[in-house]
Amino acid sequence: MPPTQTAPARHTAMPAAADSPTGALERPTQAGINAPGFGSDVVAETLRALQIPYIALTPGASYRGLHDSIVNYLGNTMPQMLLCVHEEAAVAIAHGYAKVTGKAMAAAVHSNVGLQHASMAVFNAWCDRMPVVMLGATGPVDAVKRRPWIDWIHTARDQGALVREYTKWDDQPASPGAARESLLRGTWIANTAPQGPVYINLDAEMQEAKLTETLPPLDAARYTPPVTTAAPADLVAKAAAMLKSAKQVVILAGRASRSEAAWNARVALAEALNASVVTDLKIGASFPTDHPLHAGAPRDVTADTVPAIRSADVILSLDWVDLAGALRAVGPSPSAKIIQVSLDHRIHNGWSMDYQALPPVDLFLSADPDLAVPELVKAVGLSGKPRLAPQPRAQGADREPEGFTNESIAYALRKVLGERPTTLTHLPISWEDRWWTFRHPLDFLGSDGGGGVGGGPGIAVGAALALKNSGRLAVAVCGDGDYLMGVTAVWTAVHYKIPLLFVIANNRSFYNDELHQERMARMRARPVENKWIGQRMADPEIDLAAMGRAQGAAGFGPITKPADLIAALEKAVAAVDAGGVAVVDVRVEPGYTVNMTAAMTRAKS
Ligand SMILES: Cc1ncc(C[n+]2csc(CCOP(=O)(O)OP(=O)(O)O)c2C)c(N)n1
Ligand SMILES: [Mg+2]
Repeated sequence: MPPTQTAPARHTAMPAAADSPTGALERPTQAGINAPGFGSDVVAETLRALQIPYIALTPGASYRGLHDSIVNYLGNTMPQMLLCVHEEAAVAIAHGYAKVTGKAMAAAVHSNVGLQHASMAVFNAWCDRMPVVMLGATGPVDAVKRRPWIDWIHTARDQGALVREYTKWDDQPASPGAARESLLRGTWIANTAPQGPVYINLDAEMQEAKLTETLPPLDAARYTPPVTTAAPADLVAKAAAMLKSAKQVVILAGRASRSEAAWNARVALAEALNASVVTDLKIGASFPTDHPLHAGAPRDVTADTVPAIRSADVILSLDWVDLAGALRAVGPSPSAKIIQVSLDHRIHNGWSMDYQALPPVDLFLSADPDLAVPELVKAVGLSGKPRLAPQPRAQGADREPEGFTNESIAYALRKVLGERPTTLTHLPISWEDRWWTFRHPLDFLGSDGGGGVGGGPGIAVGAALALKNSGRLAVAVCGDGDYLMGVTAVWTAVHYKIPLLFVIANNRSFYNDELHQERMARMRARPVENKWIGQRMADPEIDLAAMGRAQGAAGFGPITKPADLIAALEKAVAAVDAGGVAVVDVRVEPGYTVNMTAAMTRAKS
């Protein structure tokens, strides 16, 4: 994958269904034999011209025209429909797909109500800076064409307002020609850094009306030109001079693409500068965590991140998600100089504060870090020293953990998977950096972005779709709350034969909020022992494996003791290797790690 956004290639021929990992499924009869005749045929054709491979959707009458065009005009290929049981899953799947590929696929949601269901997933994708082309519908906008009642409740003025504050752009085109342009523009904007979701709302009447004119042929590439996001050469030279003259550099390796070349460039830069590198579990893997220069993640108890940052005289942030927050928490030397490389300011708006606090910066490179880093390597000069060998895992890290916690899950997964190429598509809230080694940009895809619980399962399914046939095993470790809120994404994975292992860290609780209740009780001198009330999902405990089985997955558990976990995971992995989806319900003890608890209770209030 290239580190920059390239425009989708020009569409040349009707893609063969068999070329796609899911292409043999849901083949329509006698499809693709009609000439384009309706507004929605133009929309469908444009999706194909943009080479959008999939459209995850939950159906609805507002876009019945487009639905028909994808099935009967395009033959359900490029894009192929991925049916979802909930709109939140549809958008989360597109989000997860983008986390692997760096490119937008489409999602379609019905009128105002489908968009309302989808909105949290849109917010997650927005905060995660991941591209999604979301199609919706409304109307007929022309009131005299509406059916009584239903068309009226499902028509809203300015429907895009529901998600405008956390999408990069939205539109409601009034004709097929305008819809075509809207799709070109929207896909281009979504895929251009900083990436994000866009929303295009299609009038039902426009979709269903007969075409009155034939549109000229479309060359999508000319309307989606690559956007240069490289750093200006003079600023690269300035940054290189600051870095070279520093005594100790710290690199905060933040948001990054899944490109191996960009990964290698970060390693080369760190080695050339002998810089300590800090990573972040909020975003996908950005640096090998067994590299001698890796100082750890801020939450990691064994890490040396705080002393590393405090002793640095130059801090290089490569689009760190919360630079000001990190600096405030750690308190670097007041004389330390800060270089920020980021494009994020381009999409900050007045509604969402996900831009975080304003960081002090001595040199700002408004650039894609993946493009700036290779230039910095050139300007600094390669270290000339032999590559540093990976560090062995911290002593004792492979000892079986005590109790039955999320660490037990990490330990058992390591035992079962060994050196097998694995992608952690999702992790639960309480997870320590040192439990898993990342050696490749696809080893870990980061969090849900917006802290919207319930995003995990859908994101994992979309990621697993993109990883199908890659030789990598897709593994999602989800909290029980996260799994329960997004559980219907399992069906989509099973139905479309997307291999995926779900391991549920089932503490039978929205435990994060137990910690908050504990905090309130302590602050107010009230009984801490009541913290579980309104949080625990017990009596009855929910059978999460059965919820997987009910949707066609292989279900394992409840696993109640460490001794049974490895055997269950082995069976689950075998089910995934056979092309299936497996769900392992692991009944871990309620409780968070010491670091996680400390991170959550740090504020003084
Ligand atoms: C949509 C949504 N609802 C509620 C919350 C508040 N919240 C944050 S973490 C959390 C608990 C999640 O439970 P689970 O996934 O089981 O993780 P655990 O805390 O138990 O490890 C909740 C309810 C949220 N972030 N998002
Ligand atoms: Mg839980």
